[in-house]
Amino acid sequence: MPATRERQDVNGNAQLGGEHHDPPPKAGRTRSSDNGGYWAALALILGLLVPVLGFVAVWMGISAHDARKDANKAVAAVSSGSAMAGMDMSGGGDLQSFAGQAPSNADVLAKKHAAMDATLPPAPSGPVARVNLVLVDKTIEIAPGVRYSAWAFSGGAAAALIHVRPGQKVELTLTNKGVIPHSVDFHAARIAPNVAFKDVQPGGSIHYSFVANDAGAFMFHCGTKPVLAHIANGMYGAIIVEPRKPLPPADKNYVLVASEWYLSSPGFPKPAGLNMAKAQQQQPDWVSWNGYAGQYVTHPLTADPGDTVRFWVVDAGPSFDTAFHVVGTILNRAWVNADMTQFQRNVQTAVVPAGGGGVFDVKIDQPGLYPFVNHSFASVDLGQVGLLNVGNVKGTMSH
Ligand SMILES: [Cu+2]
Repeated sequence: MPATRERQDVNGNAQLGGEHHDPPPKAGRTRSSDNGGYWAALALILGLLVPVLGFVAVWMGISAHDARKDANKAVAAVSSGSAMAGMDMSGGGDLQSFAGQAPSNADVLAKKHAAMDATLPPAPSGPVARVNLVLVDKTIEIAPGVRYSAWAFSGGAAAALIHVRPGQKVELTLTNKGVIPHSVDFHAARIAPNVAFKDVQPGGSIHYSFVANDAGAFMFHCGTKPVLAHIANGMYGAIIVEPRKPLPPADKNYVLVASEWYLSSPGFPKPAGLNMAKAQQQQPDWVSWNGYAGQYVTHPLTADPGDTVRFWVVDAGPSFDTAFHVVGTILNRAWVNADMTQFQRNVQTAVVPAGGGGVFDVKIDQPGLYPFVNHSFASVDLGQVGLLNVGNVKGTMSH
């Protein structure tokens, strides 16, 4: 963020600074040939303009400098943990990677860990869907034996899955039991964000409602500044809104939320916190489906041969896109960008952008273990891989 901001400021200044070096307008040059007094007048005007522009340039420079200072201060506050009581946010500019580091008994711990249920829960009946999010500061496990001091909606990261019917009124309540302000931004809502998504102070709560008229797989997340830190700390989830016109039937519906983790320490024996510098540089230590690296490798999702399996995929980021791919098959239907009005057929890989969604059907006849991955393979290396076990076959993937 600050890097972008700086570039904009630099560009702004460069343009402004360049103005008084520009040649006079073409029309002026033409006129000057038959009017000797013109240049004198122009010189006088320019003489007056240069100090004015100079002053503006200096003022802009100071504003840009202040903006940068503010941005850097915000980042420093996050990195040092001074504004984030209870969080270990050490690490500042240290980009040491803890990728793949786990306790020696990681395999045992992975098997013991209860995988998040990826099954799409049923939508409530009736005209209203009530959603209560209670934000708590909580230590969670994000990879085998790797613990993280998260900010968690409803106790998890990702948050508990939300499923609503088309046209239902979503009555949302967020209660902040954390120690700093938080908020919640629902991508499925068309609503004034300055009102609905505003910060909730610790101990407070906010209520708003919207009608789920847009179908798709949507992200929701904390929108409190710096948003990068709030999402990186676990404040995200998925809300699924089915279209009014029913989709082709599916035998299984699974929801997958992609996200990255940026650690201040290995996460064992002490829980890790956020390393903001790594988040800014997009150098995660772990990348996960539903908040825990590799959980569906040890606890595969299941289907029978011939089943239509529907994946509702949301990419929470905060920064990586997901190139969704199922090894050993082709996406029969791909509602790209979760545009539920149309689907593409027979797609090998479909991009789900950070902050976006996608819905994908596969129909696999041959029993086996079919990995679902982010085909941007750095993410697989960091844990964004799971298995679909078709036909209850034994064993695991050798690769
Ligand atoms: Cu937050």
